[in-house]
Amino acid sequence: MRGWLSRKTERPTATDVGGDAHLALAKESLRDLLDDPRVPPQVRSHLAQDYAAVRQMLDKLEHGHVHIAAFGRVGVGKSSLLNALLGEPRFSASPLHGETREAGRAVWTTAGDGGVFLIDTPGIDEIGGEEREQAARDAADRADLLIFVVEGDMTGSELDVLGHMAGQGRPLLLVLNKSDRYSMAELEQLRRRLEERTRGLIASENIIPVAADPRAGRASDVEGLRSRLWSILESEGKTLAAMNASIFAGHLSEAVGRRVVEVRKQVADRVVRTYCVAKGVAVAFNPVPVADLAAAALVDAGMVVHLSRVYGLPLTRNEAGSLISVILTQMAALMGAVWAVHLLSSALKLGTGGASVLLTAGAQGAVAYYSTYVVGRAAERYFSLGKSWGDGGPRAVVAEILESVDRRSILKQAQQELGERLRGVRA
Ligand SMILES: Nc1nc2c(ncn2[C@@H]2O[C@H](COP(=O)(O)OP(=O)(O)OP(=O)(O)O)[C@@H](O)[C@H]2O)c(=O)[nH]1
Ligand SMILES: [Mg+2]
Repeated sequence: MRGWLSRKTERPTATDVGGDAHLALAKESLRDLLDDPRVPPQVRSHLAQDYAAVRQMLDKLEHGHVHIAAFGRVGVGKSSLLNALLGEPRFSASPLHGETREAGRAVWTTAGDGGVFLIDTPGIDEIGGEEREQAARDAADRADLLIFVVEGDMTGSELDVLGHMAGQGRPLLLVLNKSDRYSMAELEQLRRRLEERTRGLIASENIIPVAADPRAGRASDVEGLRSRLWSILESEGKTLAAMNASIFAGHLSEAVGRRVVEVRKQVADRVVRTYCVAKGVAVAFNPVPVADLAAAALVDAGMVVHLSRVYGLPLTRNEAGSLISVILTQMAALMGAVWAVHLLSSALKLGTGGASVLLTAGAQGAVAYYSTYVVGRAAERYFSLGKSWGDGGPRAVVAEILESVDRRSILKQAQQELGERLRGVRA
């Protein structure tokens, strides 16, 4: 027998090769996720948990482990069921609802050579148990084979959860526990009812009645489930883990991708703001003639280099300088060559919110702040499009930014922020 459980394979068959190819592919995609050099360190630290999850998954694959998780409503007998499979009380079971509080696992020694794990999860409908429910879902998401446990006809919310699980492409068994509470006739009826409700979601041979911990001193009966699990493991063990890893990697890289975008945006916004203030303060202390503001903006190269790293598309200082000239040229074209003078006069009209001695310096600083802000926003856009200005070119991007930022409120914000710092320094 080509046994994955017994690992007595003499020469690989077509299925085994398929399994290995799957496995290699899954490992590769997880490793790619982990090693992607485009993800900057700040983003990595924000996503530490997701990365830890991928590492665990890769570890599991490398060891050839298969995870089987029991999942279901509180008190249906998930822990009792796994204990019955294990042949010993490894998980705590109790008539009190909500006994299992976090996911736990145990090696199923009678199956295979130590690579099969049974995962117990908390009940999913405990009132106020959102955290436990999340823990259950996380565990189920990482499992290769799911056992959905019920103790009678299914409720609407059980069906919803089952539907969600069934849509994920992993093998799913529906186990009707506590069968000792029903007569043969009732059991047959219940089975038909479950078949009807889950038609299209679960094959009828995967609906299995058991009695994990029957009353009145009777012995547990989980043989039907045990033999079904063994036959799935034997025929598909290797592919199961690989397939699930691929699904997992796919979901995760999407999630990582989305979060990378979010986190980058946050980090980039902070970077721009920090440089705006730094630049504004520097100019306020060392006022330059307004005509030189554009030249002084070359100092913004530091910001652009920093931003380019946040987006994982590093630029040299020279390249950053050219990017800034492109932006400033568009700004001048759109606002008029004397844009800095216009801005300065608007800043002066705003006043400095009380620090009248600092009027001119503060206003110049605010103009510097504003120009750095626009340069930063435009550079962010350029990087977020993967070092491109998009179809409309730099003109369209800069025009949109100039339109979308409220000049007056940025100048005001600049004066406030700079005012605080200048007062702090001079007091
Ligand atoms: N009659 C009967 N009772 C059972 C059976 N299996 C489990 N029980 C009982 O059901 C109760 C709950 O069992 P658990 O295994 O703790 O249930 P659980 O799903 O793990 O519960 P939570 O961890 O709280 O979500 C216990 O009192 C068990 O003895 C069974 O086959 N028949
Ligand atoms: Mg439990």
